[in-house]
Amino acid sequence: MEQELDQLEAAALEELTQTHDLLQLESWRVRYLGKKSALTSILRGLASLADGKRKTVGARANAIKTSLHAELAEKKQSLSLRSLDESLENSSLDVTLPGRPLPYGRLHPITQDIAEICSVFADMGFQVLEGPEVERDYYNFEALNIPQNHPARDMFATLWVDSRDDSNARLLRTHTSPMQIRLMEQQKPPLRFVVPGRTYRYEATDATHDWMFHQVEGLAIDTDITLRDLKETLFEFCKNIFGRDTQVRFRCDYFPFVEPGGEVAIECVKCKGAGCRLCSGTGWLEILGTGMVHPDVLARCGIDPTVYSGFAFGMGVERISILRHGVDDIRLFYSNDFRFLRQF
Ligand code: 2NL
Repeated sequence: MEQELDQLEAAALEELTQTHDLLQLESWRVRYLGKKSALTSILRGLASLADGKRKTVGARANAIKTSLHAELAEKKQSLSLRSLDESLENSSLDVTLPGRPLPYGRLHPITQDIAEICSVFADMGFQVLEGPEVERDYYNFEALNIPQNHPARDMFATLWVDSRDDSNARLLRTHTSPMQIRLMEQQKPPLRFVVPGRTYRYEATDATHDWMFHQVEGLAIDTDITLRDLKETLFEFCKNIFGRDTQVRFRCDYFPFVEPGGEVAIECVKCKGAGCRLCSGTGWLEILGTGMVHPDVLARCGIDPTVYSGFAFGMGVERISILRHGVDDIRLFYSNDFRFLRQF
């Protein structure tokens, strides 16, 4: 029986040298180490052998089993490595080639400009806050000195959610001022914040108007705030956004919620003041509306106008983006045309 075992081992080792792939190796394993193999039946038959024989045959058979398992594992590893080498050599896949680049995503140009505008004010100590887009008549109009039937309502063509005759009616905010009213009601001066966000107007669209656009409005309230603070803050803002050499101008204007009211303009970005189509021949481009907050507006929010004063301002973000980047139609911002958006 020992002889049989010797032959078995020799045959197994000889045959293993003839095994060239994993499939052949598996059939080799079944033949020499499987349940029906000669080795397994010898090991199973050990119990029926005489004492002395059982010991020697058992030891030999188990040694062969262990060594064949070790040979199997070694062969398996060398065959796997070889098959990987071969498939790498034979296939046309070059794993050292750089991957295909994915296009970078980016922020929408308006989002980028809002962030930049807000950061200029944040650097001057303003907080940045957002508010709801669906508002009440009171916060959008009444609180800002624009009662029912006031002619100034014509300045803000409104998209109504409820009937406009209801003094509690909801609407899509026509400016972000309502959030500033809420903040003045809730907080005590000194106050300094800007409110960016979407605003809505019931208007036909053309190259310079859209029914949805973005505003950044700002407010600063404290004791001793004067028109001079307003001018200095807003001139500094314009120079940050349009370049330090830009000429800036302040003139009077009317808004019901400020007194006095004004507008800030910069020299035309196209003709540098000479006069062209963009600036309607004036050499100036209006950038924002502003003014000293009307005492009645302060009082309605619980802020004593004999103690406190403040300035406010509002700007259309799309208009600023159009001028900064030389865009000729506001509707391009919301047409989802990648040829346009990719440029920013
Ligand atoms: C414009 C004009 C302006 C304000 C906005 C404001 C807000 C409060 C009180 C007083 Cl809560 N004023 N905001 C003031 C003047 C002008 O915006 O044409 N924006 C595009």
